[in-house]
Amino acid sequence: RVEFLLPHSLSLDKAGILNKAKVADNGKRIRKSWTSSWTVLQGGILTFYKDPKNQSAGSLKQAAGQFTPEYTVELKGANIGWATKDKSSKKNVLELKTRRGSEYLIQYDTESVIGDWYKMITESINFQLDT
Ligand code: I3S
Repeated sequence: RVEFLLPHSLSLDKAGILNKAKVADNGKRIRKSWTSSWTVLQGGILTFYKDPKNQSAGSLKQAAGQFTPEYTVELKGANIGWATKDKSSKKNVLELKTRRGSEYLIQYDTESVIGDWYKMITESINFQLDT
């Protein structure tokens, strides 16, 4: 299998659409605002891309916005778990806390989808611990 020949940093672990809200930055609470994002897990980094719908009008700008990261999350030393009910009224919400004190809520209605993300992010966090 090809992935064993590639350095881990070059392998794409997972990508897809998720709903996310950043709730803390550098240990400081910030106002929760849910948006959906094209999300990529790769080489110990979770990247949430800007929602092209939130870009100003113009197809070129929107096309460019599709590839502009909104948040880049370093998973080394991070923690992930299911969020408690007081964190959100939505179902299937994960809470991701970074070593630097940023916090994100990550959500998707389909349980199998969010469950796969949970598994992959956990594996990536664990892998980063060994490197
Ligand atoms: O934890 P909160 O404050 O109840 O979160 C809700 C708010 O972020 C709300 O935005 P406004 O403060 O602009 O009304 C969102 O629309 C809600 O989705 C948030 O609650 P949920 O339970 O959906 O995470």
